[in-house]
Amino acid sequence: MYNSLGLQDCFNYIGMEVYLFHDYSMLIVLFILIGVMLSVLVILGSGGYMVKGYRSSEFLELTWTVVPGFLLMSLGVPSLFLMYYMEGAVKYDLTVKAVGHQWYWSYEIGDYGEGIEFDSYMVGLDDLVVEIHRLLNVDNSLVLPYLTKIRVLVGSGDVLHAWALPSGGLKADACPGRLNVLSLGVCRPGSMYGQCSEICGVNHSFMPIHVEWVSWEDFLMSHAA
Ligand SMILES: [Cu+2]
Repeated sequence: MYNSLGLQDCFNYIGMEVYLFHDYSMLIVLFILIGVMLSVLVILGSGGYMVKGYRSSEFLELTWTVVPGFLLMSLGVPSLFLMYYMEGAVKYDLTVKAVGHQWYWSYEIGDYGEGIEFDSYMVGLDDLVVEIHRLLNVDNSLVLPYLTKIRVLVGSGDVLHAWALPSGGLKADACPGRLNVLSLGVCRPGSMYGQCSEICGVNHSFMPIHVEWVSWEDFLMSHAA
């Protein structure tokens, strides 16, 4: 149960860094909370006497300007680094295009062979299919090779959607008429699940994302037919 308090176990380097940054910022939040609560307790407990000492104290004014400034910088700098990491590097081995529709995802792997295009619909309760993960199973999952630099272009065919993979530490808005870029490279094989993360209509909850990570050999085999 305590396992589900944190973020999901991640498949990739960026996800692990996001997890570390989350823990680190929670630590700072806790530190601020304890500091504020202690000072409130001290002031209330002293019946207002302590407040007189706070008047026109240059040292105190300097401290409560500089210390929060450093705290904000220590949050802002790593968070900016992470954002640039997610946008990715320049070179890629594979480009995947994920387009959101009401209410399914369509994928294109264009720079490989003749190009692959398919739609990915959720498999529902009434489809007589054994559901392993409720509301997360799709008929055509996105099969990709692990240990590969992959660029994901996220777009939309109608309204705003968002392509999100929590176990990859990734999320990008899918806007009609523009492409957002994500860098996706995973260290181990397995299954990643995600959902549309922008309220897009009545079936918003029923357009899951399923990415299967396989070896290059299996990837080539699965697209050979
Ligand atoms: Cu959507």
